[in-house]
Amino acid sequence: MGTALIHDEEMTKYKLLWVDPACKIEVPERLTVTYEALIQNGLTDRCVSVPVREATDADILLVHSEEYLEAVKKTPYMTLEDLKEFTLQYGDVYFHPNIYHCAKLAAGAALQLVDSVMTGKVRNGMALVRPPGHHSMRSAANGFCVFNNVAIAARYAKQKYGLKRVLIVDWDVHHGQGGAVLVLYFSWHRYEHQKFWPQLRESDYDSVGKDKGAGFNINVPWNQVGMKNSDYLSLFCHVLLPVAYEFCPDLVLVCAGFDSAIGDPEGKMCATPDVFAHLTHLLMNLAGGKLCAVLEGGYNLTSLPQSVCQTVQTLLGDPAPRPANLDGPCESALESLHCVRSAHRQYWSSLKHAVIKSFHMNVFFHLIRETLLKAEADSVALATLSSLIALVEKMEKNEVQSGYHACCVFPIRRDCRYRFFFPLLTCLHELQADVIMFNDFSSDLQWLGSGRRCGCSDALGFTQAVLSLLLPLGYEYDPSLVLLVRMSDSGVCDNMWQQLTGLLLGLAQGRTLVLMQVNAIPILDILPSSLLGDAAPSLRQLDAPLPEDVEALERLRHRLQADWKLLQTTGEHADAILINTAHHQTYSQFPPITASC
Ligand code: Q9C
Ligand code: ZN
Repeated sequence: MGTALIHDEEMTKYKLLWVDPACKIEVPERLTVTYEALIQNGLTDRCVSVPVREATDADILLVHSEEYLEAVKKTPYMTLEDLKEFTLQYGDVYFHPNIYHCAKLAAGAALQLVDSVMTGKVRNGMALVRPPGHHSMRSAANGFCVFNNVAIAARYAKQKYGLKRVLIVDWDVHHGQGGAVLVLYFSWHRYEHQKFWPQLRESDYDSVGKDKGAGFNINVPWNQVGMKNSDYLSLFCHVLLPVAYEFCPDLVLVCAGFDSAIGDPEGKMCATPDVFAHLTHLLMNLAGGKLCAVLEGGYNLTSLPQSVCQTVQTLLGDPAPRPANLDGPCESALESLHCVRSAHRQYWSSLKHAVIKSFHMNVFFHLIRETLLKAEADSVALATLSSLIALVEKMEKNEVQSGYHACCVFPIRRDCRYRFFFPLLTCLHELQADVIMFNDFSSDLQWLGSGRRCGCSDALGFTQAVLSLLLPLGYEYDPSLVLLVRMSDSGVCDNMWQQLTGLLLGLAQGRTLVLMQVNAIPILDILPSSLLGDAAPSLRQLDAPLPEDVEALERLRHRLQADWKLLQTTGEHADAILINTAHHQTYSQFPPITASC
C-alpha cells in the first residue's frame, strides 16, 4: 500500500544566529544529511512523496494557547535583539525570523502524514521535519521545539477521523512534555535519577497519568547512559508491546527521535541504527499497520541518517537486519523495567502478574517432543522434509525470503545444518492443552494454556505469550530461519496467526517458513499476505487473559530467565527496589486533557 515520505527543503532554512552552547547541535544539516542518505539508499524513489502544508491556526490551537500562538506569530518581524530576548523566556530553544514558517510546516507535515495514512493513500509513512515538537508545551517553546507536532497530529486524528485510541511511542532520548494531551503515551528517556534535562519529577516511572488518564502515561526512565539494543528491545517486549496490544490503538504515532542512537552527544546511548528497524517492525502490526513516524531529535550526523534509513526501509517492508549482539539488558535497565511494570500493573491486565517473585515449581510441563519425533520415521514426513529442504535452499540463495508449505505431518529433525527456531503451536487432544513449544534442540520450552478455551477468546493470553516469551527468546536466540508450524487443530484464530507471523518476520531477516497441516484450509488465503509483510488486522480490544494462564506464563518466563537474559524483567537486586507510589506531586505546565478512553 506504500509508504509516504514528507520532506521539504524549506525546513532547513532557519538556524541559530547567536552563540548558545545548549542549542548549537540543532542544525539544518540534520535534515540535509538525512534526506541525502535516503536518496543514496534508493529509498526516496520507493516512497510516495507527499507535499507539506502549513498547519492552520485552528490546527495549532488544538494544542496551544491563543496567547502563545499570537506571540510566535510576531517573531518573523523581530530584530535579532528582539528574537534573543523573546527566546530568553523559554528553555533550550532559539528563534529565527523563519522558524514560525518552518514550525507551521513541521506540524502541517505531521497532519499531511495522518491524512495520507487515514485516507488509505498509503499504509504508513515518515515526516522529516524541523523544528521538532515533543518538548513544546501549551504556552511555551522548549528544547528546540515550537509547536508540538505529534500532539497536534494526535488531536487532529481524533477529531477529523473520530479515532478513539491513539498510541504515541516516543523513542526520542528526551522526555516529551506534550504527551499529556491524550491517549496512551509511552516515552523512554535519559533520566539519571532526575539529573538529566529537563530534570522533571514527572518523567519518572510513577507518573502514570491522572484521573481518567491514569495508566495512559508510561514513562521509562533510563538511569544510566550507554543503554544498548537489548535494553531497548526488552522494554518493547515486556512493557510497551503487551500494553499496546491490550490498548489496541486505531493509529500509532511515533515521536521518532534518534538521539537515542549511538554516538549522539545528547543521549550518550549505545543502541545501533539497526535497532530502529526492529522497533519500527514491532509496531507495524498494531492499528492495522497505520503508523506515522515524525522526526524529533537526533544530533549525530552519522547515526541519525542511518537510523532514519533503517526506519523508512522497514516501513517499506524490507526485512530487518539480524539484531546485533543482544546480550541481555543491563542491571539498571532491568530496574527501570521492573519499576514501570510494577507502577502500571493496576491498570493493565497484561502486567497484572508483573511482580510475582517466587513460585512453586511443581507445575508440570508435558513433554511433547517424543510425540513429534515419531513423525521422523514416517515416509510421508521424509518426502515433506525434502521439499522443505528445497525451499530452505532457495532462501539461503536469497531467491525467496519466506515460504509456506502445506503437509499432513511435521518432520522435526535434529540433524539439520541450521539454527532452527520452532515456535510450534498445537493443540494436543489427549493433554487437553494448547501448547507453544520453542525448540532449540537443547531445551524444550512449553507453555500450557488452558485447553478448554481456544482461539480468539484467549487472544490476549496468547498475545502476551508471544510478546513476552516468544519474541525475546527469538531475539536472543537469533535464528537463521523461523519455522512456524500450524496444525489444523491449533485453535488459534486467523487474526492471531497473522499477528504472530508478522511479528516473527522481524527475526532471521524475515526468513520464515510456515508449515500447515493440509486441512487448515482457511489460512491459505491470508497467510501469503502476512508473509509478504502486509499488516495483520487489528485484534480489537481483548478481554483480560485468565489469571492462571498469565501466572503459568510468568512462572515459565521466570524459570527460563536464568538461561535467556531477554526474558528478565527484574534485576538481581529487585527485592531491594522500593516502589514508591506515594508521590502525587505534579509539575505539569501543560493542563492535561482527560483521556477519552
Ligand atoms: N545537555 C529534542 O531532542 N538541551 N530536543 C539539554 C543538556 C536540550 C532536545 C541540555 C535538548 C533538547 C527534540
Ligand atoms: Zn531528544
